Amino acid sequence: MTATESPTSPAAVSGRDLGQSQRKWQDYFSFNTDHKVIGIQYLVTSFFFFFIGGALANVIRTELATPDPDFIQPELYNQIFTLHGTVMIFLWIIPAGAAFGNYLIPLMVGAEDMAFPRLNAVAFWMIPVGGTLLLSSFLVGAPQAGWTSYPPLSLTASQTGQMFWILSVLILGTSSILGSINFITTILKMRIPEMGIHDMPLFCWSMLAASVLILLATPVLAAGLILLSFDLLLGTNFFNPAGGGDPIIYQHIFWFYSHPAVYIMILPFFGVISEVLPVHSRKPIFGYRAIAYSSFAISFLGLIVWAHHMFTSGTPGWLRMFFMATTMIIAVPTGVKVFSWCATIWGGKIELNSSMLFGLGFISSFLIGGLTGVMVAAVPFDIHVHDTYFVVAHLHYVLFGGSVLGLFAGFYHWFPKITGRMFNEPLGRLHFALTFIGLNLAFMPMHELGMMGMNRRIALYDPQFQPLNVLSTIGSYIMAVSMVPL
Ligand code: HEM
Ligand SMILES: [Cu+2]
Repeated sequence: MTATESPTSPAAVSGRDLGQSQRKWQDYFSFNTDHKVIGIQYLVTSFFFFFIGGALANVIRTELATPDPDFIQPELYNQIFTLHGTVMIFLWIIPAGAAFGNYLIPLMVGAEDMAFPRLNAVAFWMIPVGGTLLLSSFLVGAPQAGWTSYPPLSLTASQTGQMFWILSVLILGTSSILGSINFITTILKMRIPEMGIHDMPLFCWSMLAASVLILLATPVLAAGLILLSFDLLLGTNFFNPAGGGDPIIYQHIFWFYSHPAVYIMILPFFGVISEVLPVHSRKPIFGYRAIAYSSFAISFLGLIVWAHHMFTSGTPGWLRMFFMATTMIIAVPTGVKVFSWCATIWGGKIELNSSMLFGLGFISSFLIGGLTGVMVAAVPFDIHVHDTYFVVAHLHYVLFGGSVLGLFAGFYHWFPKITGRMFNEPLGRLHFALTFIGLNLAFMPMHELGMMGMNRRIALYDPQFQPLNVLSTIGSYIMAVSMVPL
């Protein structure tokens, strides 16, 4: 760090921006505490992992183009879908949300920087550390138990790799806890005095709601993973049924974090969409308070629905009814947002630029993911499609059709402001067209495959499933090609 970039330099103290041109490339590889540098560090790092996660996805899809495990062996297949899921969640979507938060929140609330700039830099640097550790598990035999790492499988398959997985998720989880403390403090305490909580941009509301969830839920996952590592390393039997432990407890702990995690992954992009749509339809946002408060309704409800992932785990009937009802109620605050977004663009002067196209793509595909979510919330339906490709279709419509499209809407929206350069609009639109076609081609057939009974997490399948799998694989190749115009 040189004198000009130090946090106590005149430019930093006065809150004036150094400007992109005055920053050197070395700043991005150093322990820099400037929130804009950190925002870009997060964004570039998460894109790096997106390309890795996407490459792994294409290996999965190539294997599934034929019914036999001829491209890769089943063991490697297990490792690849485990790392694909883990990379996409912990190294792409969650850090990408933090990227927007870091860059935008201080600017939006009028703060010089984040509340704790050094902590912010620590939180960022844990991402490359955790990511490297996770990927290096390939050298020792990568974990095979899926991104959920359920025992007893996680205690028996690829134990060293599983330990790498646990450590890396602990590091990434700690990073996100540290980040959330910074977001909450900055939003609540660093706003310019004139800005009341109801004057904040909606992106700040959604980051606040997501950060509260991170703070409440992530430590619980950490506790569960530490117990799992005791079972692995020390021979304890918290979750090991062979020694009298209870693997169902692990599922409760895991989903107590990981259901809220889906909101941790989508709320920031709800915020992005609420910023992007009004600008490109030249109308003020419809229902500011409804959108703001519904984020908190989603956060609260998100904490009491976790066992909808455990309808087939022997959960008693009355408890399943509770989790079914609470899950379905989440459709209400979510619907409030979708209706408000539609009302915002209704009758507006819509510009179909790259950002807006991704925004409209977000609304339509997130809607599909939300509706299939209500379907799998229904116990009788879920029992039928649990662990099938229907669930894989559902989760990708939410995570890809929702979070990722929302992310790109924000990416194109703020790219000129962040870099000081304009991107090539036609290429941006081509990126959207390829993504949107590829996305639907890859994931729509998976609904049908799931209903037909094709299991997830398998490298070989019944030949009757092949035609739809070929379509899906072509879709995933189209998405790979969409990276070229990007
Ligand atoms: C190029 C786009 C993508 C393709 C083609 C793709 C494909 C797949 C496929 C086929 C599976 C199922 C593997 C199996 O069960 O055997 C899968 C699992 C999964 N994917 Fe993706 N995916 C993509 C992008 C994403 C993104 C962007 C995310 C998250 C942000 C994501 C998160 C997950 C998760 C969490 C799983 C579950 C892993 C597990 O079962 O442990 N994927 N993906
Ligand atoms: Cu859930």
